[in-house]
Amino acid sequence: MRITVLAGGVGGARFVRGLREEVRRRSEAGGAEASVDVVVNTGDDLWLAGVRLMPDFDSLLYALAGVNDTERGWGRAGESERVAAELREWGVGWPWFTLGDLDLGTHLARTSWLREGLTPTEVGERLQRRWPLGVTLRPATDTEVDTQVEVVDDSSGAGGASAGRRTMHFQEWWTRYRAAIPAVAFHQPGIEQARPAPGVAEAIRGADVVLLAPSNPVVSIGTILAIPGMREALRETAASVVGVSPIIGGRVVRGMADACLSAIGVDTDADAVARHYGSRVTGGILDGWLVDDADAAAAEALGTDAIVAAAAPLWMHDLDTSAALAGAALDLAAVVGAQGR
Ligand code: FO1
Repeated sequence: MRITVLAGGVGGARFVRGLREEVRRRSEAGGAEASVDVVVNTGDDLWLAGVRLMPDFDSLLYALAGVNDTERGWGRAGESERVAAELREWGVGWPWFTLGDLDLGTHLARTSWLREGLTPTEVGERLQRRWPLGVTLRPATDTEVDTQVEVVDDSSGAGGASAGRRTMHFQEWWTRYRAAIPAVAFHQPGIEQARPAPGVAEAIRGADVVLLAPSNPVVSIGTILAIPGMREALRETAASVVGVSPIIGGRVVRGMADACLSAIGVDTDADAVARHYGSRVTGGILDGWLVDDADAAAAEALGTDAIVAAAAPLWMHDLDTSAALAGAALDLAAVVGAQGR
């Protein structure tokens, strides 16, 4: 069986760790072998202090390799920050955005290979050679289409109609301002020229199951979907396409996805996110939608939108709960497949 996952960073990493474990357990119990490809959001990527950062890719890489900082949720375990302190002295980079020493090793290696002419996909392959991840990580696109956030800038204090608009890199809005400045739109300049990275559309079209991780529906999954060719691959694949809700009981599981959803006029609600993705029957991307038990009753109404809903515990506390969640998503994909969708 071939499974392809669309994922952002931290939530995506937890989900994929659980999926890898569930696939291993099922195969040990006599089930079919499965391969897992992960299409990783590249909208959070940026150039900083002369190096190329790919935060979501690295979150998945570190978590699957078991070298991630589980407390902080990003970066390497056992990290030190000597270089970051020097960069602050030099006034290079952002003082509110920390590049750890071990993490910087990754960014330097990546940048050096990019300078040699390798593509982000080829760089990703080299990074994955260091640790046997058991899954294949693929940047969604090799084109640099970093997300810019358009905000209403009321720094003049004038407010109202005189308040101007300005844009900033997603990482500034997310990390410096903790998404507290209301966003009005998210842009990826040049995305109309971008294409799925080599192997990405094939991984979607050739899959038996496509899963949407419980990642940010706007700036993670939404950015992947904005790459021309991506929605077509999802619409045309023979795979069952099942999404996992990143919203439980009207609240975001982690991060500040609610600020992103309200910017695009979608309620912070499991059903609303499913309807935002839409059914494949009506030109959207979903066959099935997995919600938390807390949202089971409301999700029944999704049937009228031609989306098959199922409920399971969605909180990923540890490897066992993450594996059980991934198992529930695979089971829903099997149900959807048996219905011939
Ligand atoms: N998140 C923070 O909250 N503060 C940081 O200083 C920070 C540094 C950082 C460096 C490299 C990297 O790959 C990620 C980093 N993150 C940091 C996480 C990142 O900003 C976001 O959480 C993700 O991009 C959103 O998924």
